[in-house]
Amino acid sequence: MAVKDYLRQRFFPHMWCPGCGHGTILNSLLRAIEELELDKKDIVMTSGIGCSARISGYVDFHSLHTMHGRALPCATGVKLSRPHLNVIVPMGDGDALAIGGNHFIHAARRNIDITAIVMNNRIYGMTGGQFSPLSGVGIKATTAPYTTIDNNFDVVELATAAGASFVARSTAYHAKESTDILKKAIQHKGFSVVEILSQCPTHYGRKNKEGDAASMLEFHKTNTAKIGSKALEKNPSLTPRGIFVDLDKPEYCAEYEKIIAFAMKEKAS
Ligand SMILES: Cc1ncc(C[n+]2csc(CCOP(=O)(O)OP(=O)(O)O)c2C)c(N)n1
Repeated sequence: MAVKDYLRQRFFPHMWCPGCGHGTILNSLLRAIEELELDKKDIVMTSGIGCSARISGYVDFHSLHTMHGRALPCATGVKLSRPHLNVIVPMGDGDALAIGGNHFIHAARRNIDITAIVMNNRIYGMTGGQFSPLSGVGIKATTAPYTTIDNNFDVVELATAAGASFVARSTAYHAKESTDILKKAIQHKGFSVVEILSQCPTHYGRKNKEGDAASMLEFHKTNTAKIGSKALEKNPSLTPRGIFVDLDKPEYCAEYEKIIAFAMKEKAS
């Protein structure tokens, strides 16, 4: 159980509500890191603010708990100064795509070697249940008592269009699948986006009458299907899961090294 060694047990008990999907995602991530046999000294976790972002406090890696929406710029700075480190950025849907939306598309465009995990519970959990750009239409939230009218982003489509070279989706129900995907995302050289659907029974579930955590997990199970599966073919309205993009594209830090070498050569001549 090397995963225990990856936790800062002095920060426990954690702040997540009973039934929250975020703990399961942390579990999947730690198992991925354990299976890859990564040394914790070679991992940096950078996060913003939110229930999801709180993860950086619980892991015994190098960690930066920064500002809401600004995890990716901070991670970019870390990665550029220490390209050999594995930089992992867990974000909530608000953190990644509301206040941090601009940073998200530009990190994807640069294809910098960072693993971005969007822990999508379709709501602002930490601040009490405001709707987010991933809530979608017809959702009840503290800021939409009569339901939302805003369309949502599709994280997979957005990340793909912006240039991310690895894009995948799983759910907190599919914990083993999440581990397998996260392993590939961490190993991938380039900007990796893994959306993991999470459940927030306290705010989203209660307001939208989705039942307890078990029913919300059941929803992840029955309303998603693997890409290429018969289930998805039969019912295209299910949310697809799996790896959508896995491309070999020039990586930002490697390209930057080339520019430095070129500049030095020019200066010397
Ligand atoms: C600049 C700034 N704006 C707003 C906040 C308040 N705030 C903290 S967390 C949060 C949203 C959290 O939602 P999300 O990112 O979806 O993560 P979750 O808590 O659901 O995991 C907000 C609005 C803040 N801390 N800083």
